[in-house]
Amino acid sequence: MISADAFLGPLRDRGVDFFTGVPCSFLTPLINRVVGDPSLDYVAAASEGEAVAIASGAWLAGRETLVMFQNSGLGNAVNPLTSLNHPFNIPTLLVCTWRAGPGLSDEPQHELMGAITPQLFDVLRIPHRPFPTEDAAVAPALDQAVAWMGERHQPYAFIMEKGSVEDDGLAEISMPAPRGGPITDLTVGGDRPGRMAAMEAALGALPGSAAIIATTGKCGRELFTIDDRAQHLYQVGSMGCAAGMGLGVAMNTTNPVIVFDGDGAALMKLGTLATIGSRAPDNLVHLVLDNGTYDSTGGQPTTAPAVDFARAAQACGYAGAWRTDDLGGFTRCLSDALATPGPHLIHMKIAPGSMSGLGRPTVKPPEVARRFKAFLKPFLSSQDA
Ligand SMILES: Cc1ncc(C[n+]2csc(CCOP(=O)(O)OP(=O)(O)O)c2C)c(N)n1
Repeated sequence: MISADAFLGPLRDRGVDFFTGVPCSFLTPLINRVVGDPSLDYVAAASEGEAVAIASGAWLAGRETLVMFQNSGLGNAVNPLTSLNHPFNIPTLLVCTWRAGPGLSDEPQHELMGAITPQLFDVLRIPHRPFPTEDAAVAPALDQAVAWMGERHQPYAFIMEKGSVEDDGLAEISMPAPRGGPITDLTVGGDRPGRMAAMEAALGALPGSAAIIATTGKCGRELFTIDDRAQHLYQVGSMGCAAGMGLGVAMNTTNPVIVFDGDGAALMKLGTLATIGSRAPDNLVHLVLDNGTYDSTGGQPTTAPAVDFARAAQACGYAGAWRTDDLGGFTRCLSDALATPGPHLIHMKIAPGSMSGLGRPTVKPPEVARRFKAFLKPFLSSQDA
């Protein structure tokens, strides 16, 4: 058994000071220590996959990251680990607890995952080793992990057994009360523009300093087709993770960070609204381009027609939210959102459909990530990051 500080000190010496995750009782001493240290960032994520997305955004904005979760949550993280970190070459440390680990009789819901946890990391091609339980083992373990991430630009996992870290009491944790701002309705009710027209209008209204993260599917493909720039990040996979990544970026930068989300993708990780509301980065603008369908996969209906995204954002603590359905209203919302402290959400109703023969980004994901990271450099909140 080691103290939390015996792990966190050497971790910080290696530059890792951005933490996110979802708790497990095995992680309690570590999370509480991180939460109680104002010099460290801990983002309480709504799901493990969201945590991976937030950490990826933070990495793009110059931070070195650690994501903690229970092995039950490894399943929730598989999608972004395979379709975000892997294709984009985005590293992070993972600490995954091992419920139903060796010699541990545990609850029925942990049995199967406990039996396959290391193998699941093998299948994911994520190298792993036991979480160090002796002081002298911490530095070599971290050196090995950091060396792997430096060479391969991929995640590295520590698997933590029960009782690895001493419990030294609960830290004082205070969550800000949601401050949900006003909703402005600019709905007109006429013919709606398509996604591409909405994105073109947005690009015309955004300053050159804006970083843009586009959700998976035709959204990113259309953005690439309209214009391919260093400040665009096309999420080719990790559906639902654009807003989480946007949060990770916005927390660490001063420029406007714009998320082009889809209704289906936003619904897939609706909990991210709460995480964004609680962290409240004032430079984040979340655009939900709502065509009421999974347009990219053939136009199947989503449940969005029953959802009021502006009210959801307000309830989660966004500083402002708008509803609109025409280009004039959309650009007005956007300039209001950019002129006042966020986070803001704009629920833009659009028509389904896309141009025929739509291409795909020809710039490969690792390059997209690295030029995006370079673009952010002048805007980092901490200039030494
Ligand atoms: C986790 C996951 N599930 C399903 C898919 C398949 N998929 C790709 S794009 C897409 C539709 C996204 O819908 P929406 O966010 O509403 O955007 P739209 O296509 O309408 O612009 C789906 C279901 C995926 N890539 N990842």
